[in-house]
Amino acid sequence: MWAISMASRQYGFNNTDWSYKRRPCRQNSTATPNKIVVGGSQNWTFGINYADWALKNGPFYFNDTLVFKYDPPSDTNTHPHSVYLLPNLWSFLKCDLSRAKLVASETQGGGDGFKFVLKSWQPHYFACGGGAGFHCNNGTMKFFVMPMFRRRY
Ligand SMILES: [Cu+2]
Repeated sequence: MWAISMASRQYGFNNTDWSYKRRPCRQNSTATPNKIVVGGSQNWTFGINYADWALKNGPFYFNDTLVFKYDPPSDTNTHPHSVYLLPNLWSFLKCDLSRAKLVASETQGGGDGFKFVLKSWQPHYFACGGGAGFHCNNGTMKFFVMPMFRRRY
């Protein structure tokens, strides 16, 4: 009897803790679209866990702009980045670029960055095309976005 009571108390605590963590912590339910730099101050870079970044910085909304910033190819930057959209979850998991759509070339991430507006209500599987999948696989340069509809007040 004691064990059951403790078990339910434990469950209740976990449940409270979990729902607390799920509360949105970003002021993003405003009426105007947001402009979000992918990766924050670290930009679009090899070795950043963008799935983790997207979880912490989302949700993203319809008409929000994602900004991809990365340096163009040069003598010192011989492993440049790019941005691709992968066609489905399977290619996303495998970092299979064979049917991917080029969104931003190696030179388009300079300056203020390449801007991608979330205009279609569908899953977006973003990945870097660098190293023919190496940046996506080993550099964790991939993330998933499903734009949400903004609540009007
Ligand atoms: Cu890359």
